Formats: sequence, structure tokens, C-alpha cells
Amino acid sequence: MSKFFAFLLFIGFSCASVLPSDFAWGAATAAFQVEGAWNVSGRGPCIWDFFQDFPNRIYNNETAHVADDFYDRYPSDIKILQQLGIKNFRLSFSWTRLLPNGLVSNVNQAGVQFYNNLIDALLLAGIQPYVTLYHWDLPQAFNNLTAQSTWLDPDIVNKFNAYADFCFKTFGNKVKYWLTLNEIESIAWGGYGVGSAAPGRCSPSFGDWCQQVGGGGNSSTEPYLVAHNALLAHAAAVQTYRKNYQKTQKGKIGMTINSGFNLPWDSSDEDDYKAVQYSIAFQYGWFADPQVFGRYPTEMSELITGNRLPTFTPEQSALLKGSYDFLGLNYYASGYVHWTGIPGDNYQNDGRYTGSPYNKTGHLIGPFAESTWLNVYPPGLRMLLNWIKARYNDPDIYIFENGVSVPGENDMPEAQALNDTFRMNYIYNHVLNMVDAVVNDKVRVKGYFLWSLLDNFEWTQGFSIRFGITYVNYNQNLTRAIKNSAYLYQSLIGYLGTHH
Ligand code: LGS
Repeated sequence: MSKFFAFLLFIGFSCASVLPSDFAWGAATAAFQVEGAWNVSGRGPCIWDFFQDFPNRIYNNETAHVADDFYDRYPSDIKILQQLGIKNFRLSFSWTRLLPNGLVSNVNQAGVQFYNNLIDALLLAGIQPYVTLYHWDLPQAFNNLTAQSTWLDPDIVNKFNAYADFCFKTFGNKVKYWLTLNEIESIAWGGYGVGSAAPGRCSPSFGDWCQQVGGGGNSSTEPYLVAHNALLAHAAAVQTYRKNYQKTQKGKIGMTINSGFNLPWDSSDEDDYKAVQYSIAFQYGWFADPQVFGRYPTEMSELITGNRLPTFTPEQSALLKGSYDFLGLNYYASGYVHWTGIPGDNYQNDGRYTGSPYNKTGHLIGPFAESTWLNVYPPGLRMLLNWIKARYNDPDIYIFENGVSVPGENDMPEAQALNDTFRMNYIYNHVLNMVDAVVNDKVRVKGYFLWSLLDNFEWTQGFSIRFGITYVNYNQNLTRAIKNSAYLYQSLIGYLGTHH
């Protein structure tokens, strides 16, 4: 080959950017899991403050009263982001730090000040804030009315919309990326199906505690009602943003949806391929189909018996349709699914499939993380991105969470935990699969956020499960130490994010 061609190749490789030039590399957090400062400066109680106080709801009866004390330590945590070259940061607003009883008639100025300070510090450091309006910390004031006044109450749509409007008005000149809701499935099924999350409602057969903690529940119907109201709340907030703010503030808005990808349990059984399709429609499709098509997935309306799956009125459907500037994805794990064909009576079995980390021949899909539900399967990310591209006509996609808990990490001495090769492998292989999806499959992925910047309060697992690329020492004044996975991420950003 002539030198000339070699030169051209060199230019081609060194100048072509692998990822879009505006690609966002980030790290994610959520208010309740990191902030602490639960009862200072006027913050009102949320449903997780209440829920975590019930005995044996949380590992070791731990609480997030202090958590990572991000409330006071955000300036040094921002320095970690800067040091690692992470230029995008996903945080959530605590609804009750801004509006202690949840209503806009009662604004907590100290809360407004806190988020203004945080956002200003991020911007000054050259870091773009991505703000989730709701990451599971509903005002306890609503729950105090009746347990049905939470996401089960159709009026939650107006309350959330007013809160969202307040946030756009107050912070929208600085915040350019909004996420309405984090993982509606987790809210609906965790909070109202199995009852493992606040407000802790479920049918008696799912656990006695629900009658005590959540004041009852019905796992067959409530998750679908809750998801329905949450979708309508999302649509209302997006409409408010578009009508009153987007033109002047020039930001973008969407939500983020958790989903794995699945493989057939028996690869020679056609029904198990059907189970694959249905299982993803039941997870990602439950929330993306309404945004894109204005209705629930046909897979769901086909299988869910009775009239348990609500329907949208023509007005609601019109409002939902197109209510996104991007689709968000939280991806962690995948599994095998097997078609049972047996009609179910709740979200767990309505899809008529069962899931397992093992296939028919006993093959494990991928290593277990510390979290029991998390089997590492990086190709699933690429497959899911392609599924989303195909089903939703090539949307812009952000991966808003991807991360892992390392087996045994919480029992290791700090020095050993910092050498988190398991997490390094996880990140490296997921990023490569994402890059393949972008470069080879032309999926429009616009950003990738690691869960999480910090070890933090992992809901029912308390502090026993660590997802951070930064170690937080809970026995020693919450000191931070950067893990090797963070340095790997730094070099991946440097290498893949370089544009000429
Ligand atoms: O910390 C949460 C991370 C960790 O794992 C974050 O707040 C959430 O947005 C997100 O849900 N996260 C997460 N997700 C996987 C949840 C799977 C739960 C499966 C439970 C089966 C019993």
C-alpha cells in the first residue's frame, strides 16, 4: 500500500470520532440515596423516611438519615467528577426539600437555595446537570391523607405537574436536561406489587407486612393503576414544559425506564422466542409504547386478563404520544425466559413467561453480582438498544444507569474494595457493546451514565450493597476513595470521547 493511502487511513482513524460529538459521559445519583440531611433546613418527610422506620424493612434496619451526606459534601464530590473528566452528572431533586408538604403553596427557600448552589457549583466546574424530578421520594404528606393518596390517586397528576412547573420555572434557566420519573416499573411493582419499596403495599399473599406498613394493597390491580397515573403525570409535565418553558429555556425532557434483555430458555422452542418479545414489551414497552404510540403495548393488552390494564382516553393518548425528546434506559442485567402460556393474575405472571439466569441446558447467562437479581450480560445492552431502535423508529436514547455491585465488596477492607476488577470488566464490556450499537448498528445513543458516582443507600439493601465508582467509608466519617473502576472510566472517556 502506498504511503499516501496509509496516510489517508491514519487521518481517517484519528479524525473520525467514534461517538457523536455531543455524546454525554456521566455518572448518576439520586437525592434520597446520597443527600442525608433528612430533617434539616426545612425538608419535609417523604414516603421512604416513613417506610425505612418499620422494623426489618431495610437490611440491618439502616436508614438514609445521613446517607453519604452529599448535602454538605457536594463540593468535594464535584471535584471527583472533575478529576475523572466526567462532564455530566445526573441528580434528583428531593420533592420535599423544595416543597415540604408536596404542594407549591409552601416553598422551602432553603431547599431552593441548596439546589441552586449545587447546580451553580456543577456549572462552574463545567459539568452539565441532568435532573430527575422524581426518584421515588414522594411527599409523606400525601400518604398521610390515606394510603390511596399516593400514586393511586388520579389527582397525583395535578400535584406532580405543579411541582414540575415549579422546578422548570425556578431552575430551568440553568438545567437543560430533565427526567420526569425514574423507573415507573420499580415504583409500581416495588411499591404496590411486592411491597418491598415505599409505600409498601401488596396483596396479603405477597407479604403480611404490606397490611401493616402500606395499609393494604392489591398486587393484581394497583401496579397497573399506579403506572397509569405516573404515565399521565409524565405527559402533563412534558406538556407544561413544552408550552411554557422549552422555547425560551431550550432544554430537553424525557423519562428513564429500567429494562433487561432476555434470551430464550430453550433456543429450539419457538414459544420461548415469543417469551423474549413479550418480556421486553412488558418491561420497556409498558412505558415507552405510551410515549411513542399513545397506547399500551399490544402484547400487554392481549395478555392481561379482565380489565386490569387501564386504557387511555383519546385526549390522554394524544397528550402522551410524542411526550419525549429522548428515550431513557437503565440497563443492568439479563436472563432467560420460558413461555408458560398460563394466564396470570398480576404483573409477575401476566406475561405468561418465567425467568431464570440459567437456560434449559443449565448454562448460566453471566456471572452473579452481589445483588441477587443481577446477572452480568453485556451483549444484552446492545441487543436491547437495537430492539428500542427498531420498535420506536430510531429515537435518541440515553443510558441513564448502568452499573454493578461487586460480589463480597462490602465485606472487604477498603484497600481491597478499591481494586474492583469485577466492576472494571462490567463497565468496559458494557461500554464496548454500546459503542458497537452506535458504530455498527447506528443506534442513536446520546449518552451513558454510570450508576453510581458514590456507594450509597441501596434502598431495602441499605448500605450493604455498593454500586459506586467511589468508595464511601461508612465506619470512618464517610470518607471518599476513588476505585480503580473510576480510573478505567476516566480513560475510556478520554479515549472514546476524544474528537478532532
Ligand atoms: O440504586 C438503584 C439502582 C441499583 O440497581 C437506583 O436508585 C435505581 O434507579 C435502579 O433501580 N437501580 C437498580 N436497579 C435494578 C433493580 C432491579 C430490582 C429487581 C428486584 C428483584 C427482586
